[in-house]
Amino acid sequence: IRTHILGYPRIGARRELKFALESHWRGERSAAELEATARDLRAANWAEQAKAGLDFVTVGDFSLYDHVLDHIQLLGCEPARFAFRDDEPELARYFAMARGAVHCCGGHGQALEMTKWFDTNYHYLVPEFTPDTSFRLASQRLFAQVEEARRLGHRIKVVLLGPLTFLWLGKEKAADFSRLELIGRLLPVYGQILAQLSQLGVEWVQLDEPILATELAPAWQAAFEPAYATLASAGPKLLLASYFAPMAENARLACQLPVHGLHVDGVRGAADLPAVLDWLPAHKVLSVGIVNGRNVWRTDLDAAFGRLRPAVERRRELWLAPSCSLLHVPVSLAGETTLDAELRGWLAFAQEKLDELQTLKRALRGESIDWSDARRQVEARRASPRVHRPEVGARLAALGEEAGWRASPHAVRRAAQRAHLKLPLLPTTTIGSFPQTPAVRQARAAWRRGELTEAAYRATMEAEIAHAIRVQETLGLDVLVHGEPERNDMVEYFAEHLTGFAVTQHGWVQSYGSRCVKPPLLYGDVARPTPITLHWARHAQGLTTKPVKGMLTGPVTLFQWSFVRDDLPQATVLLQLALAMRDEVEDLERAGITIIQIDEPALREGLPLRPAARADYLAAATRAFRLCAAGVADATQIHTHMCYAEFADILPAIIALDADVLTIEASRSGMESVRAFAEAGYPNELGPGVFDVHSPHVPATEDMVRLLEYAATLFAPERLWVNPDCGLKTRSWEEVEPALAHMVAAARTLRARLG
Ligand code: THG
Ligand code: ZN
Repeated sequence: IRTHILGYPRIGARRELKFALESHWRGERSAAELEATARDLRAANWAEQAKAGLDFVTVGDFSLYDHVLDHIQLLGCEPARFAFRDDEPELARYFAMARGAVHCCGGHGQALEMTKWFDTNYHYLVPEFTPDTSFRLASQRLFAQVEEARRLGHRIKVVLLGPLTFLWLGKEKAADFSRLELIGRLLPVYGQILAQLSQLGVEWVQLDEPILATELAPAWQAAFEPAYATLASAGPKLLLASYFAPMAENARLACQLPVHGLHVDGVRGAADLPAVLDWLPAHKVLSVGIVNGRNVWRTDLDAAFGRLRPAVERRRELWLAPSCSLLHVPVSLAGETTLDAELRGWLAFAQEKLDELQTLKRALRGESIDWSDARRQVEARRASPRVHRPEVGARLAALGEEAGWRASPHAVRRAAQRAHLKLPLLPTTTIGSFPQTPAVRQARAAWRRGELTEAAYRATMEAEIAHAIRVQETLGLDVLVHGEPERNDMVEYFAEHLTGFAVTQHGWVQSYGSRCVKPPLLYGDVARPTPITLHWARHAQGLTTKPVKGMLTGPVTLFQWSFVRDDLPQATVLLQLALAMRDEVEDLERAGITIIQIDEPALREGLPLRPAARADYLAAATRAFRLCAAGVADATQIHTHMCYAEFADILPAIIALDADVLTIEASRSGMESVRAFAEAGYPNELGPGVFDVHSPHVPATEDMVRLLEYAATLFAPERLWVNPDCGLKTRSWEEVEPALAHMVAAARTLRARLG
């Protein structure tokens, strides 16, 4: 029995990589200094793995920005559009692809597109492929890291993205072409890489092919056998790794490939295990991902031991690992000084998971080891009164079907809302957040540290809200927002105010590049003891006669962006979240807030990778949203907002949310999503974004007029709204004010034309 991991967090326990990157980008730290930080982080990560007694440390999982981007350079397929000069250093090209051109005329063009890594909250950079794409071994970075680990005396296993997953993750930039056609050109380069690793003395290479956990078109399925037959003789032993969902119909294929071992996700892909035990030839290594790499709870070692027993009996070579890379969990519990001891005892972050592997290995080898302490913690969590609040269960049990439905259909509500709100054609609004200025951040931080009194903090935030309201009135927006100066991350903010949630101090997880999120821990039954946003909403509404939207995060997004409990079905937790937030919705309505936005940007990302699981998820998610929203009168208008995803494949579920108004990201696709909504017969009101909030560029009125004109040809103009793609918290007021002024002007121009 051996132990290994698929990958380790690379951001650092104190986000050292984030700060090094950002200071490098500001020009304050040289490339060499950045590389030195990176080297220290790798050394520390390997030292952790070695210290925990793993049989291999994993090399190749580190990345300065994104591991897919590393492969683009390794495989020599930087898109031609960047037109890099021959003498441009690798690192400069790397960041140009990640972040776009710094100079408008450098010919570098726009950054690579970024998208979700499977069903996680990590985002990767999308390779671009054309029929002309060629590959070559173009970077020595990986080999240098192998030597680095060698010099430190480690036994290593190298990880690479598999060739089919690499192609699959990319995007075709030409018509009538399938990127799968490139496999013949790609494989020789993989062969070269493997041969070079072999020369360096690397015995094992893990090839990640998580697309095996998705439903593959027959051509992709068929490509595996010949591809791996080519790589089988390249040198090192290959461990094929799948994770995130069951391989299901791909499991037999995976078991029969000419590789030396197979890693199976023993948590989300546990259903594959019995078949894999039968099908994987006896001489091959089976790596079981028994420790959950997607969640933070301590492993139930007794249960894990029980599940591993049959494998131990039947396999000659069994390896133990986390289910997937530990990239998706925080680094270490060591830095958490404010978590109470009880909760802390229930947790295992990346570092603690390494020890769990080792404990399991020793027990399975027949050593007598005592994990009664771990057992007590698992049992304590199961029985804790902090987890189980009878009143929450009772409230759910008493719910009738009618609680999930608004009193009237949308047409009736629409008439009531029009009479009440008296908004113009093409009403203008924003998504909710306004610039988080350094002053706002400092005030929030000082208040948290106890250096600013509650009264002084409130006064600062109220002044900021007053400023936001004044700006919006001056700009002539129709539906205002308070701007959310009191919030850090939307999910963390609500988690801090709901029971059943805890937040960490340093539980950062990389989201993309240097950007991290700190997912809250949803450990118990959820309730809302006291109003959360009411004070700020009232204050804002008191400053203006225009409607101010109440701003909430929806149950699905609260779930999706937290580490969630594993002892209740998702549908139940979603309903608990829905009821807690429904209380807030109703309080806002009682306080005279007539428009309430319940954001669900993560609705699409929660969609299971496996089609068989999708209907249940969508039913649970839409029921939760509707339950959250349905307590209000017809005249109260419910908005929702979604971004970060393509919605075309879940339009029926979006329609089923029955929000009165839906705002979506649409400007970068030139309003193409509006067409999809129109074709699906989207029955309610729609606010397609007219400008990209991620760019510092101030959008021109004419461009927005054009987008709106086009949208109005696709979708009934009397049901269209005008708004940016997303919140504006990452922008400055100097950018936001002219952008919104132009947006209001565009709406007025079109109103005049259509009216
Ligand atoms: N919140 C949460 N998850 C998310 C997003 C979010 N997932 C998807 C998407 N948004 C990811 N995008 C971002 C964008 C910016 C940042 C993180 C994720 C970001 N983070 C700060 C940083 O790393 O410096 C930390 C912010 C803080 O101090 O709280 O800027 O919005 N949950
Ligand atoms: Zn958004």
